[in-house]
Amino acid sequence: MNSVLSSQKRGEPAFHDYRPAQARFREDVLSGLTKSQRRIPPKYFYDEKGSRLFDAICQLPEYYPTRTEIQLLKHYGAEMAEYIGEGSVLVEFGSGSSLKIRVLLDALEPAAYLPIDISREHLFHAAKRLAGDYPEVAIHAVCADYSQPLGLPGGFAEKPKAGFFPGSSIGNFEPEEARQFLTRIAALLGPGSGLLIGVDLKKEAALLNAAYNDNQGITAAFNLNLLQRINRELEGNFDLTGFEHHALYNSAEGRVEMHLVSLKDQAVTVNNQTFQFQPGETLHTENSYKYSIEEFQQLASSAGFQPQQVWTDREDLFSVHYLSL
Ligand code: AVJ
Repeated sequence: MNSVLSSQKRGEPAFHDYRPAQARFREDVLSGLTKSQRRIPPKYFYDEKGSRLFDAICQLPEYYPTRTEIQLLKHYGAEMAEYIGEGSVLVEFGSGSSLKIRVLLDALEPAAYLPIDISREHLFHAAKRLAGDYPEVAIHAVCADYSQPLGLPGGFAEKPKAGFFPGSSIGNFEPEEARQFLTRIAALLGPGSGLLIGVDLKKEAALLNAAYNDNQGITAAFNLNLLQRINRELEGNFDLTGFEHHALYNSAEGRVEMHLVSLKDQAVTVNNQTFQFQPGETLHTENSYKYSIEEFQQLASSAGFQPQQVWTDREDLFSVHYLSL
């Protein structure tokens, strides 16, 4: 598992593969399908097709988080870079296509950049492109599930570190899980380090509902792709026309929920196990918690971080926090 697939050269990323075993996917899907409210963790959206669909979501007119966060990074990048400081090791959790980090790299010279992502091929190609464009930055791409305890590849322990966790992916965790995750990240980064984290703000339900129900149906395709992945990788037989995308802001919980709704009474087989779906019954595929600035600062403080600065756009759509340890 702990194999370096390519050694580090200027303009070439090093690659560290700690990708979870396929058995984990199988176990998580089977146990999730057995629950009374069926659920599958959202990290499984990101196979190759899912990662491409997510990139398409980021370009949608309705999906304001990506462009708003990029605007904030562009506008306040120099200030953010001041907080992070030169010569630190930048560790990104869920780096995807590594587009946002480019804005920071234009304002900052880190000692190294460590993108961590679960989507192996997508990460590999993104790291290659980035290494070609930023040959002076040492890039160590780490394929791993950051929601599980993880270590960094060797040689970085002594260096000051800065975490980068954009996109409001923190919202995928339950608040208590988010606190545990941040506590783990604090230990991983170490004293004197900081974390730059993007957090989607609470807002009018109409805007949130539109962001997760785009007109082109890309979010629906992203949601349904999970069933296709299960069919392909876990010997499933989900009928993709028998389920429908459903996303709605649950204001009591402060989260957007995504579900796949069964359109009929149907049996589905996965890994030789059969699951009966009633019409209207849902498979819960994602939570996207939204936080006010104060709520998030409280959460971060309870995990041992000190809120230092927060940047928001004029419409108060999105926030980027700098937290220190
Ligand atoms: C990458 C988890 C932050 O919750 O907004 C986008 C994923 N899901 N549209 C989000 C997503 C549906 C996204 N995160």
